Amino acid sequence: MLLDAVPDRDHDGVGDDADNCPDDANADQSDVDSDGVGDICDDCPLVSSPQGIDGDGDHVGDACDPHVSTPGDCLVLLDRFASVDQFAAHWEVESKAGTTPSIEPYAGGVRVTSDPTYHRVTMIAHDGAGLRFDGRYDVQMLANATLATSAVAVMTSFNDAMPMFRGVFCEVLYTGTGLFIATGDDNVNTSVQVIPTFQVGSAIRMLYSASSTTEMAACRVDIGIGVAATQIGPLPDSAGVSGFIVYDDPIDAKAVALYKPLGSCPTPIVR
Ligand SMILES: [Ca+2]
Ligand SMILES: [Ca+2]
Ligand SMILES: [Ca+2]
Repeated sequence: MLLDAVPDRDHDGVGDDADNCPDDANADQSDVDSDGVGDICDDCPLVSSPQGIDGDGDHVGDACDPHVSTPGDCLVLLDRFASVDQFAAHWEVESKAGTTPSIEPYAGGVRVTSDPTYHRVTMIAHDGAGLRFDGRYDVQMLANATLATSAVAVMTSFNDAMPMFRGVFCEVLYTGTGLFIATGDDNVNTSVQVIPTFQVGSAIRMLYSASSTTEMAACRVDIGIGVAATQIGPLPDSAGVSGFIVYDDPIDAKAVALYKPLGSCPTPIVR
């Protein structure tokens, strides 16, 4: 007799009962925030949060919506570092001439370590067809870091001329006595919060939103002891490119998401 086929309506080889995205083909079942909803159908793929809590109805869940009450945000890039072979096409590395930072992509992440003689590495997202994501995006990053001496930052704008710390940013810096979280613009901190109880080696997750001239920008950091949030006022609009910066201490970036604020939405690149 014939066995009943297990229903699999998206034909990805994972039966509907067990499929974390039953309507979207995702044979890999990747779920980087481990909330039970697969990345490609998760309305907030980097933050473990209930699906469908979306006050402005723009399909970006409140927990990660850069503009919670204004519809129009959309995901343009979700990078899980799935392909080591494609890493060089997906990310541009900038550092000081003559230095050699260590960039070690692996399936599911990239380990970034700055050169011992120069403490800064800039990682700029590309679309895979040779173009940077020009303009201003909201950057969200899931990363593991063992901050002991230095910092990691998420940026929405870089100075193209040199790997300088410029643009609007969220910075997380371990000072030796506490964790320093700052937001600002062009290397000027406009809001600072210090968490004295930071435990060296804690995983950090950074969510950074700064994209509109009319809404507050926010830097949110989950360091395993709760969410620290710091808010800054409206920022001047700025052109630039998006990605992240790593300082002395190595970090493992596990996933990066770029959101396009308040405009037309292209089909997102998911890789
Ligand atoms: Ca599926
Ligand atoms: Ca998920
Ligand atoms: Ca929303």
